[in-house]
Amino acid sequence: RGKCDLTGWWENDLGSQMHIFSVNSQGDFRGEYHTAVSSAQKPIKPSPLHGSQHLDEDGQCTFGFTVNWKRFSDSTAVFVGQRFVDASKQEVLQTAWLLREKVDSLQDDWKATRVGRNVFT
Ligand code: B9F
Repeated sequence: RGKCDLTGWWENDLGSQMHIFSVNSQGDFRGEYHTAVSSAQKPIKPSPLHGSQHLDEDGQCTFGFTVNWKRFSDSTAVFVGQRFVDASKQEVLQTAWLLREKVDSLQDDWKATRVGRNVFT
């Protein structure tokens, strides 16, 4: 397990949790995302994520992952981010995300993408 390895449990500023199962030697990983928030009608369920990270030795690696909300919604989110260690030695992931909602027609495309940021510790 290198300095940057994202394996384990992370929680963000919304209270969402993600569990990254393991990161392979190529930097590829899979996990499960438990969002604390949703505006879907159906109850929230853990959703599969898969991603890719750099494995630099300085501990400040960049990464990206996709979450497919297939168990309760037909939308998709992508996150990009970077790992840091803050002044109190805590690991922090600074991320930005795009959330794509399924819309019924090309005319509705303009409103289909939400954007935001999350901080995971
Ligand atoms: O609420 C989302 C959703 C998609 C279609 C109906 C409901 C699914 C969950 C997204 C969770 C987001 C946040 N959680 C988190 O930790 S992903 C980025 C945020 N970070 C209504 C229509 C489109 C969105 C809401 Fe829907």
